[in-house]
Amino acid sequence: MKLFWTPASPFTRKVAVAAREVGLWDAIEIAPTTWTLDWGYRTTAFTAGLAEANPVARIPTLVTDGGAALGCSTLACQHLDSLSGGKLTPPDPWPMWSLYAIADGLLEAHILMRAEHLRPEPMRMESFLDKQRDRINRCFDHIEAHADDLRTGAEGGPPNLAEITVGVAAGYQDWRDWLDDFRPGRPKLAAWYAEFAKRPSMRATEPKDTPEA
Ligand SMILES: N[C@@H](CCC(=O)N[C@@H](CS)C(=O)NCC(=O)O)C(=O)O
Repeated sequence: MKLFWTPASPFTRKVAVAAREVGLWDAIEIAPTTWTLDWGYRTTAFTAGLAEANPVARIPTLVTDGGAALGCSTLACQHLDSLSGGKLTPPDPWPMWSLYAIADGLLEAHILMRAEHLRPEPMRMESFLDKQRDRINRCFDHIEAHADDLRTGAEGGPPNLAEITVGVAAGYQDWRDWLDDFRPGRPKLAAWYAEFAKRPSMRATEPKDTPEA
């Protein structure tokens, strides 16, 4: 497998954490990815091979051993789950997917805000940033209300895909200085994340800045 990757992308971190949790990280060739962006976030050049494999030209793009380019973190995680024999999804997966979709939508709000912060400050739209902040707060409130579903380690196996996505979202929120601390008013999530962040898969994938993502 080949993974187009940057160390800043939370969607890519999700895939990297999932791969490490099921022992498949070493089966993946990493393709460090860069873009050339103009001030308005238009992409003017891509890392070789990315746009050819996936014309959407976003990361993560996971190219399977069979040559299929999976240009979406959810599909890439499902592929890893399938290779692991289902270690990342519970037998009744739908409550997990419900929480997953909320944490994933939270990550989308993060990335929309990131794109806005790449513009020169006078060109940023505060109302757009506020809309994303409101969405992020609603999602974290929902996760706090359902924090009893975050059961990482309770059965001794790897975390499920919702837990991985919540952990990555909390980690991104901590990392960017233009995002607020998610902990006030959310003690269960705060306590859960304090433990989750210690996992080797999370420590090995801590985000690092790049100009693009
Ligand atoms: N829904 C997609 C989102 C992927 C995404 O937004 N990737 C960002 C980096 S975190 C990207 O490639 N941005 C570059 C661009 O849009 O040009 C997924 O789950 O993979």
